[in-house]
Amino acid sequence: MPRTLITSAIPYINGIKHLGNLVGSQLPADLYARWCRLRGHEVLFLCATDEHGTPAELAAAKAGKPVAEYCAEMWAVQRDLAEGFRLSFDHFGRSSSPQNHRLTQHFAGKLHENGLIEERTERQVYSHADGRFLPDRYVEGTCPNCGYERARGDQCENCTKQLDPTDLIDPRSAISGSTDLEQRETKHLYLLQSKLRDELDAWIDAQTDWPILTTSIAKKWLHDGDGLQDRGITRDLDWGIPVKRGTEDWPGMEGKVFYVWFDAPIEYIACAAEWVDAGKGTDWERWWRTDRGAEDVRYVQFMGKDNVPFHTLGFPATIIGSGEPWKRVDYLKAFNYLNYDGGQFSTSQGRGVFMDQALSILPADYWRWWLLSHAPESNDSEFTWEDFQRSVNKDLADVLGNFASRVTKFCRSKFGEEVPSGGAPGEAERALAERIDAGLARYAAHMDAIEVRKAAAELRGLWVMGNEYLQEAAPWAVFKTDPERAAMQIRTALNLLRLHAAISAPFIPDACEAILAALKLERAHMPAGADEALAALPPGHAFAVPENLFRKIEDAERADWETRFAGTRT
Ligand code: B3M
Ligand code: ZN
Repeated sequence: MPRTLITSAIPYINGIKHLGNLVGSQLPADLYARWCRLRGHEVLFLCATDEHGTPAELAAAKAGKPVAEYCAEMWAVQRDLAEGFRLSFDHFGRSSSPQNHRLTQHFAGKLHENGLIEERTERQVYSHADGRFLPDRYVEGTCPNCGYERARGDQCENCTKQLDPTDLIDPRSAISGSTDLEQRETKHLYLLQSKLRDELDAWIDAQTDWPILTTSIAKKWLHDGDGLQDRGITRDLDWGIPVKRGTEDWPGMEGKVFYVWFDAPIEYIACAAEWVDAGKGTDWERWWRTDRGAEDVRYVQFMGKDNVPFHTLGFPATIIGSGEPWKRVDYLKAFNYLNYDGGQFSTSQGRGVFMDQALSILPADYWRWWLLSHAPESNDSEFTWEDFQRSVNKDLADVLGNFASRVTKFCRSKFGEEVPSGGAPGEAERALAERIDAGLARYAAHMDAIEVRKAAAELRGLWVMGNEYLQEAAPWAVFKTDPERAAMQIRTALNLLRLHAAISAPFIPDACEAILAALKLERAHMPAGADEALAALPPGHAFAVPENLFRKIEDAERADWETRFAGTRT
């Protein structure tokens, strides 16, 4: 049985994520996890909250709560929203877990033993107005690379260049806006990534099947300018993982914590340990240590493009540098950005639709379908209410929903609530089976390749085949002269509906569950082909007409939402 380890970039703890965040990592990761399970893989699908760093500290201060308490609360909020969107994590962990503390300190110790850590005294930005050192991302200014005026001191979100705060032109405090900044001396640990450059370079070169979006970003940071820079992995903050080497104190590093981007990817591993400690699994090392069975595992990561440098260079440097046999990523799927109605989604500005708001107006499947079928893969894509309405009404209500309702209602009225027997399939059914086989093969190929939009288009094509078949076969007309044949046609259509429920579940799990419940089935497997699929429900099998699977979005509602979500969230 193939084994697949899947991780989604772990969302920052501060605040509820917007739909752009969701479609850039957690949602497509869920799609793929569900697909792999459907294909019979053994899957471990992990996500967590990313809890350290200044954003968490500031958000807690704003909420008037101790940071640990704030994080515990927000973790529960994010877990509930993930459940609301039916994200099927095997475990939703926390980067602040004891498991991650231990493992992060362990990696630091190994890197130190291997001569890959250096102490450096450096000058860091201190803000008089704020009374504290400013972490990189809390220094804002103009990007020296592209001229973007709101670049952060760790990275420019416009051109993705990794930066140091001192690189910025006209720096200011992002907390207070103050330009009364000073450089002060402080001691930090540096990970000597530059010593691992050749190994990283060779490893990236070997990833010939990775998307260009991924490898080009990695290559750029390996070769542009001075090449791969050594990275500071500690910070002058209170909240975080205390700097230790293994279980020992680190002289001179008292009161400092690891940089959030050092410990966050290590949480991918720690999360598996949390999964076991929570009693949900056994033997996490079987997924993560190549000396304990993980060489058979295929490991796939999902993330937005701004996270790619940390996953192609930073985290692999930690793993390689440890000298231990940890699993490395086999395939990295990165996404562009989803925009919102003529601008950007923005957490800081509260612009767009956030996960809690989305679920308060429509069930998860509506959002999952739109987001996945418009995933920003080759380009950025844009959410508009008009397109959302059109896509929901057409694809979900008119195509799939309508097919389900037509076939079950017609059968009930003419043959009762059981799959009718009727005669043997004819020419039209053979042609349908051929079309299904071809469509299924294309769908499976796109899903295997994690081509999300293409897979959605093929799936929709398979739904359309249902309505087209009914239209052509016209059982309501045939019934008048040849009820046996009409019965066979309806049996075929009911089986096609069952097939839809089986293969659409990665996209719209709730609707598929409702169809299966109506068909009185507990589950439906991925069929080997159309012949098997169209004969799955035997004559006499009882069913019920499903409740209206999808409702249409009215123009008035759309207009209302458009205005409601036009401004910024307060
Ligand atoms: N929390 C950034 C983000 O949510 C960061 C990802 C960490 S993945 C190890 O986009
Ligand atoms: Zn830039």
